[in-house]
Amino acid sequence: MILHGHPLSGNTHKVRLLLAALALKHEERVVDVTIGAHKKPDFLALNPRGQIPVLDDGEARLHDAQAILVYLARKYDRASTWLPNDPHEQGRVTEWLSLAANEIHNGLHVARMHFLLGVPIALDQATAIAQSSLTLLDAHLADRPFLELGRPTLADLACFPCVGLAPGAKISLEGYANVRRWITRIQALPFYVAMPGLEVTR
Ligand SMILES: N[C@@H](CCC(=O)N[C@@H](CS)C(=O)NCC(=O)O)C(=O)O
Repeated sequence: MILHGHPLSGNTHKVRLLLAALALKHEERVVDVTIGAHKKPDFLALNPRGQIPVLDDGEARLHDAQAILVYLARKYDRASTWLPNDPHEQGRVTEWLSLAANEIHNGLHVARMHFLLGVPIALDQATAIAQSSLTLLDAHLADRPFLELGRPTLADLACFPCVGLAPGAKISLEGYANVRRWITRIQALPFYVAMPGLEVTR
């Protein structure tokens, strides 16, 4: 299995965490987004959208972190711990994959890309979207340890990296105590692997 990504990419980290949780051996290939390697023909042949991550698993090639998470969970998580089979539970987990790909992406992620890579964006708008996602997450996490089902699921893996990387988007997590506790809880999971900006600090 080959994960095409980058050490500083939150979307790559979502996949890296599930690969670690499922103890799936893989090779990581760095696509250097800092020099535009993701827009070069070689990489566009892997993903016409010109985005990381991309996963190659034998005959299967997939892009988009959420799609890759679903694929890996369905294929390799025989106990369906990460993506439950029950239709209602699966729908609830998927709601968070959608938040990750929409509001969290358009707020926290794009703001961080602006500061990291100089990507031009409407910063005020991205910051407002980021704050509203954090407010929603903080309220939801007030009385539960993880986003759904009382245990870590794809919902947490999809949302966690870009939320934990908020300081890189120049957005403080100071006012979001429940979110900060959730980040610590995820980082305490036995399979947790760190990335720059998401090191375990305790
Ligand atoms: N919907 C995609 C978004 C992936 C994404 O935005 N990846 C970033 C790096 S973390 C990227 O490749 N950005 C370059 C671009 O969008 O041009 C996913 O969830 O994987």
